[in-house]
Amino acid sequence: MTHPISRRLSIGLATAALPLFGILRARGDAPEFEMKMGNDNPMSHPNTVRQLEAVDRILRETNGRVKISLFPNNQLGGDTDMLSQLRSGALEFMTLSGLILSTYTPLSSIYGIGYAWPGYKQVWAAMDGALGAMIRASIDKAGLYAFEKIWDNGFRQITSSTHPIVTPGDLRDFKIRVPVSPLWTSMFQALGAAPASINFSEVYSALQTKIVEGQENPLVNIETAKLYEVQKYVSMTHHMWDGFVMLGNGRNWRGLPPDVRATIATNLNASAEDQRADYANSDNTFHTQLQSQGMVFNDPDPELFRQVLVKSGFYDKWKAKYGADAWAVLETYTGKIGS
Ligand code: X2X
Repeated sequence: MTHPISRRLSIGLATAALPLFGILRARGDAPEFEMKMGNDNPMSHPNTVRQLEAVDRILRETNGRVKISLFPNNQLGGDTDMLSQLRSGALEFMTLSGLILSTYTPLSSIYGIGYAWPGYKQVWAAMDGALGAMIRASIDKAGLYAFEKIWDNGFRQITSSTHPIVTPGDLRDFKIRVPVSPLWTSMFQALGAAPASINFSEVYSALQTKIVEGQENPLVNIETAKLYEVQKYVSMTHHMWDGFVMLGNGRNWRGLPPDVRATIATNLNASAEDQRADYANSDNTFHTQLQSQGMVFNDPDPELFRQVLVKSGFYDKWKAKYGADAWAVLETYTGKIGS
């Protein structure tokens, strides 16, 4: 037990030192704020690389006052586990697909509607514009904090161990892993497949043990998670676009001093821009690389798949769920969807 006098002494010293805090921080001082960040991406993935750079800069720019430790590759659990930790405050930051987050904030999946986007130009105009603002507001309302710049999770392609997906008929009863999200399940059901909701942390083993035949992801995820070891075919369906929302636990975020919040936000938003640049035009490189690793590519006609979604009532159903107003904001950027 500390002697009462020495305890008083140390309290006195701490109080006396307080006004100088931040000015006289010595190298090796314990950080004032220690926080954790989680993601579902391997070490070599642009998310991990850019998030490590961001937390490094944050540590340096705050002179060691703010230390965020990154736990990549589902080290803290799968996405749905990390989301629970984020909500409870056990985890301070994570990147998560808005589609997975939609189990909690329904509007955050709206950008993932199948075949909505002509290309990246429209995606970033929307996500940095009114559509992104609307989604972030719904996340804030639910008690989480969404950083302004969303990170890219690419246009998605279907892989398979059994047969290439050339026409919608090839998806009939196809056992495909989809992330844990009602929109993903609904879309692949509408396409006639048999989707199974599985966290990314379990995808490799689910494919390896043939619990599912296929999965869908952008090429960068197929490469960095080594899915080429357990999949043969890549069908370039470009069926939807996804992004990672950089999320913070709301209570923790609001409790941080404004200068700390500003440094964290500036750096995370800047690294999101760097990560977007990593993705831009990376498909060509990964196409070549995956081919050399034994994968066989084909280019299906997207219109055939889109027509199935139209006929199945997929677009009408989701327009009704999000509401006409939110749908109109989406269509401001994408043009008319679903006819
Ligand atoms: O789970 C996936 O497939 C991934 C990595 O793309 C997402 O985080 C949505």
